[in-house]
Amino acid sequence: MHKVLITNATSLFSILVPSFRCTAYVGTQSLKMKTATFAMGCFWHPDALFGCQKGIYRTRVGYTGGTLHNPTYRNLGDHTEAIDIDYNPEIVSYENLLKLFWKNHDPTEPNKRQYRSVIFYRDDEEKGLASESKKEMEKVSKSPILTVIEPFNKFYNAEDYHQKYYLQTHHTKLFNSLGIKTKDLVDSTIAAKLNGYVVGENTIDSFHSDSELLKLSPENKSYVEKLIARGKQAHC
Ligand code: MHO
Repeated sequence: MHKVLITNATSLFSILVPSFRCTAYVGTQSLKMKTATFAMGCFWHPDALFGCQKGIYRTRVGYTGGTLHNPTYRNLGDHTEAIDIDYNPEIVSYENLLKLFWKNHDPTEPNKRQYRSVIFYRDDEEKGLASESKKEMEKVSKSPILTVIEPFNKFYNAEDYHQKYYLQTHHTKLFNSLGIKTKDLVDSTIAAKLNGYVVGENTIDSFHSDSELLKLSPENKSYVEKLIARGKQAHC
């Protein structure tokens, strides 16, 4: 379950302005969160990439963009692997998320439907920013940009074993020490962050300045520091 309180006023606000999902209370601070959705090939790497950025609270990998009801990894139908990102727009802007999107996959590579490059917009503002960023890419790219910009529809979470894949599959001791159940990985901020840091997706300075990570044991902290020092390690 999301550790989120939703007031009646906020619920109404969410209905009127659908891209603002909820208000989350972290300590005494209330945060307006938004959700962004991208597809950029295999979803394991974007989960790690976005999960450890400042201002991002949760990520989920899943399937979207198609019509099949309840897709699964083995029966994807016409859906595409995608990432859903819950973020605080006062800390990280949609423009910044778009920069990470473009920088971290090859939008010129022809791919089957499972691995399309897509920006799923939730409102006109996102649609406009996405189109502008695509035009900028087209100015500098030698090959055609194959990225499509589509309205967001329904996001189906992928199976638990795909969530925070690097953390739960390759860093089992660290993962087990957190006491987080696999089914709760989609709601865990600390798992989202660690899943990125264990594959070197952010810097040691960012790791040290993140208050969420202060609760790590000294042993876990030094384990992750060594992994960050190795640099980017994510493979799909
Ligand atoms: N090369 C990986 C892709 C996984 S992905 C989540 C595999 O074949 O298992 O699409």
